[in-house]
Amino acid sequence: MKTALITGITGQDGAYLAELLLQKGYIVHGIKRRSSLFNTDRIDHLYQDLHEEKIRFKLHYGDLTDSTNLIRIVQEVQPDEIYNLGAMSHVKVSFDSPEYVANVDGIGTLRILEAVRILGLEKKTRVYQASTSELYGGMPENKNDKGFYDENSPFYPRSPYGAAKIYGFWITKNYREAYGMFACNGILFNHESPLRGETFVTRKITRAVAKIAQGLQEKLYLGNLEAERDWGHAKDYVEAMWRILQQDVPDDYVIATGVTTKVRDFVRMAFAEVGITLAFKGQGVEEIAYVVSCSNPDFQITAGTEVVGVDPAYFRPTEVDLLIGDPTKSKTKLGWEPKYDLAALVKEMVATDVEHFRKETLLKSHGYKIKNQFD
Ligand code: NDP
Ligand code: GDR
Repeated sequence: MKTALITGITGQDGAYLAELLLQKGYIVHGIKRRSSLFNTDRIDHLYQDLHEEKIRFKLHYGDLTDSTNLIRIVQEVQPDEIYNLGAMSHVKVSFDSPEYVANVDGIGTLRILEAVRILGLEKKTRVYQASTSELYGGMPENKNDKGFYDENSPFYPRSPYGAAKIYGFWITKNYREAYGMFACNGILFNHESPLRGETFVTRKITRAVAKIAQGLQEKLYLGNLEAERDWGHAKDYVEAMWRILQQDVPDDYVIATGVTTKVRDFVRMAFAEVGITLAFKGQGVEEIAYVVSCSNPDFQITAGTEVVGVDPAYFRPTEVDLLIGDPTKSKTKLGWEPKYDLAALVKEMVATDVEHFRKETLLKSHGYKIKNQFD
């Protein structure tokens, strides 16, 4: 029975990965941060009572900024595999907290690798580092001949997040080469799910669609509608993480779908899921989307209603305009293939949020106040 340690287990990917590893028979340990409110919503269904025998799921308090804590946990757990998913993962927020993101996302990766080395576990413990397509920065001249970013494309990060993650990428590669560690980078393109953080653009859109359709929100404000992303499903992507650590030789892999879509088209697809057809007019900060028709009798929304606007507050000081990944290496070497396409992803996300806000509507109709959570 293998033992895994997951940093960032309370996040989107941590939750799906923990579920996958438990299904595969692993003992799963996770690091969670102390917070003033419960922060384990995504993994509560995996909880096992510590008083029972032979539990296979255990959480430890910790933080990627605290090396002594990381060394102690790695010593106690003696993991076969570490998945370093913990990070301040929001690109826009990284412009507000650049030093913090460097500490957690950059030096935090070093702390994990050093913990393994200090404890003499280089030959036992395999390390997966959550690297990102943000490393490429969307520079058009750096795409390969086929028009994609692949494992050989040069990096050009465009945010404090990208700059911190590039350190994480290189220090992982360096520890592999310097100390013979089985340390690998998964260069993952954007992946989403119903568990996606509410302030990333896909989830912000699907939540707003569910609320607008049910009369709980009037309008959705977004930033750059022209940005293009290669969006996959997190469930597929955690499978790739696991496969990366099961190879005979450690290596780095791009995980992507090979299809890119504009934010504007994601908006269009998400509204279409609830039967609302949109039209867009205007340009830049003047752009709006309004309802052309609504075919779903459950939702009372009149033609002509403006439902999407642009707020420059969501623009980034430096933007990554377009990302598209080449998954050839992961398909051939890992045998990895995504099961979801974008249409299936949007369908699942919208359906989950509609159901969630249906419950909120019921509460509202009984006089309960609904929380305001926007970004
Ligand atoms: P989330 O933001 O959903 O989760 C991040 C996790 O990191 C949370 O568990 C969070 O804890 C934890 N964390 C944050 N700060 C610290 C810290 N100082 N010490 C310890 N843990 C911390 O991210 P995702 O699940 O989407 O992504 C997982 C990883 O993959 C991240 O490293 C991200 O940068 C990277 N990545 C993500 C992609 C994506 O599209 N999702 C694409 C490419 C890379 P808490 O719950 O307490 O906030
Ligand atoms: P990204 O994801 O920056 O690619 O990082 P995000 O969903 O935040 O943005 C995607 C694109 O949408 C544009 N956008 C908006 N973004 C947000 N968050 N809010 C808005 O209102 C909005 N309007 C338009 C953005 O400008 C951008 O172009 C994600 C994170 O998961 C990282 O941790 C990960 O490394 C990368 O994906 C790959």
